Amino acid sequence: MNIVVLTGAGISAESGVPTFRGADGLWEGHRVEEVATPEAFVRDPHLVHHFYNLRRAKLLDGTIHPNPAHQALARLAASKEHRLFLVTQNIDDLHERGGSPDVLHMHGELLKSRCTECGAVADCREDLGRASVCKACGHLDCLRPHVVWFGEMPFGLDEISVAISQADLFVAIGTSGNVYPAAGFVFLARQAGIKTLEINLEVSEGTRIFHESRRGRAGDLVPQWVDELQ
Ligand code: BJW
Repeated sequence: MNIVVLTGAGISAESGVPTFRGADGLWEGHRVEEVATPEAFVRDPHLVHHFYNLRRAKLLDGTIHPNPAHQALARLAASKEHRLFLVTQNIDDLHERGGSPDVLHMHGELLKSRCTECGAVADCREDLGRASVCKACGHLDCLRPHVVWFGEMPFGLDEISVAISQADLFVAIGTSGNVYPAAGFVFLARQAGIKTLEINLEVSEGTRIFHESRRGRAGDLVPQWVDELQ
């Protein structure tokens, strides 16, 4: 079976990465929409760098680990019976650390920087700031997190729509269905006539569109679902 899985912040919640829109989804009193825009970065680069520096440092401090949901998807990717196309909205690297070999990060990656002068993308495990220098072109004050903010084009959209059009099953895990175009993938899947499944702790914006919704923690339900497929 060809399976497309879309993951969101909920899959990393049990690993200790906060979601965006949950009860603890505020960051120092800011909503994500206030810091995750190109306009916010121009207006207050220090604030936006600080937001990502804290999240990067947390991801690397040794307390955050992949959970059974990440590991189950890696098991599915290794299965000989199924072909998995894994796309995540998350910028953490927990799918990779959990063993998934191919992950499309449609909203970018926290452990990469991008140069606004020359476009070079580089590994980044330390704080970024206005004093950061691009190693590729030597410019000062030109590095930004390699992430997709509101109003910017997510990565890999053509590849994702081809994968959905060729799939037998679309599964969304731990995403609230608030942010497009990811929230629209279930509509693409329905148009393609394929089965759709949601795994989420709560009712999401898209729940009624899915053929089936399973309610509970990803760390419990994703391994169960992968076991059913084997
Ligand atoms: C658990 C769990 C557990 C918890 N187990 N589950 C009007 C209509 C339609 C679109 C627009 C509109 N106005 C503007 C737009 C476009 C805009 C948009 O969607 N805005 C909305 C606010 C309306 N989108 C964009 O701008 C995008 N670009 C774009 O549209 O380009 C133009 C284009 C045109 C045509 C075609 C295609 C494109 C870009 C969006 C970029 C989003 N960026 C962010 C930040 C990334 C960097 C960072 O991390 O800081 O991405 S915002 C933030 O939200 C982040 C996430 O990836 C994204 C989605 O959040 P997610 O993953 O769903 O998390 P939560 O917190 O919302 O939900 C968690 C879920 O988990 C909950 O449901 C819980 O129940 C569940 N859960 N614990 C299972 N243990």
